[in-house]
Formats: sequence, C-alpha cells, structure tokens
Amino acid sequence: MDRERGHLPRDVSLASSSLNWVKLVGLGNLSVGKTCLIKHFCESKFSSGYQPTVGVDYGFKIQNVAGLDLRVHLWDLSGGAEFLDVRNELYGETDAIFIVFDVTNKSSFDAAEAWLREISKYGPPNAFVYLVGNKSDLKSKRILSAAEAKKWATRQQMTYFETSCLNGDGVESMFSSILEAIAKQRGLV
Ligand SMILES: Nc1nc2c(ncn2[C@@H]2O[C@H](COP(=O)(O)OP(=O)(O)O)[C@@H](O)[C@H]2O)c(=O)[nH]1
Ligand SMILES: [Mg+2]
Repeated sequence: MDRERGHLPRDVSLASSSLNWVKLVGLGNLSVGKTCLIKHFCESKFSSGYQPTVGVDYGFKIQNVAGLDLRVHLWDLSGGAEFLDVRNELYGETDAIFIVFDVTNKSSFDAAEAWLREISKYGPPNAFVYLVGNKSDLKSKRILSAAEAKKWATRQQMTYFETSCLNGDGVESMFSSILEAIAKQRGLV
C-alpha cells in the first residue's frame, strides 16, 4: 500500500486497545456446570474444544455495563488436573475467576478450597475471585444451604452467587456483578 503516514484517521492498534477487553475464567470440578454457565451467558457465541490435549471451552459476548461495551472472553478449563499444563496460558491477563461447585455435590464444594490454593499459587495476583453454587434448581438434592456456602465464601473474602443453568436463575446477575466490579476497578464507570 502506498498510503502516506497519518492518512488513516486513527491508528488501528490504538483503536483496538481503546476497546474494553475483559477475560473471565471458570474453575471447578468436572460436571459442576462451568460450560453451561458460559453457554448460557454467551448464547450463540460459544465454541467447544474438547480435544484431549486442550480441554477448554470458550465463549465471547459484548456486554453493556453502565453504557459501556465490554468485550468479554470466557474460558472454561476442563476440571481434570491433567490439563494444568495450560494454566499459564489460561491465567494470563485474567480479570476475574469464578470457582463453581454443584450444590448437590459435597466433594465439589470441598474442592473449592483446593481451587483457591491453585489460584493463589499459579493464578493472576490481582484477579477478582468469586464462588458460584450452581444447579440451585435441584432443591430436593441439595447437600448445602446457600447460607452455609455464603458463610464459607465470606470467610475466604469471596462474594457468593447462586445460579441455575436449567432455569437461568442468577446467571445474568452474577456475570453483571462481576463485570461491573471490573469496570469500576478500571475506573471506567
Ligand atoms: N439441573 C441442572 N443441571 C445442570 C446445571 N448446570 C449444568 N447442568 C448439567 O450438569 C452437567 C455438566 O455440565 P457442564 O457445564 O458440562 O459442566 P463442566 O464440566 O463444569 O463444564 C450437564 O449434564 C449439564 O446439563 C444446572 O444449573 N441445573
Ligand atoms: Mg466444561
């Protein structure tokens, strides 16, 4: 191209960096509903990558927070420890991590502590961390009350959310709260 310097009204890289990119990562045991949460939030812009060596799901959504468009990438690392090799790749530039457990599965709740340790050891030092109790629709199968989960989360200095991917309860409000916190921290709103 023989375009002269300064011909473009705006430098492309500048325009791109002025967009508000956000990266969220879902952690938690297998089958707690991380992929469903991301799918639910992103609707159509979701792709599943279940190659054995990668084991990630990915979603993208542009979400408006207080009049501002946030470009949100969401990652769900497979719960399997064999995928921890890709953790550095995954955690880079992460704004917030949500640890998910299944409210009908005690061991998935107990594992939240190990996931917290994983984050403090390998995770991004300044990311927000949240606890999410999913499958709240399965009321008769619950093994843990919302109050108990919240109490534990508060002790770990985490905000607690409860969600159901089946009926959608709490999903939108959980992601909205997380994104609002990120936008505030960046001084955008
Ligand atoms: N009843 C109910 N089932 C759910 C919910 N979320 C996920 N599931 C089911 O739990 C299973 C595992 O979900 P998935 O998102 O793949 O879990 P992941 O391994 O954490 O990504 C699937 O069969 C989902 O249909 C929920 O909120 N309620
Ligand atoms: Mg998954």
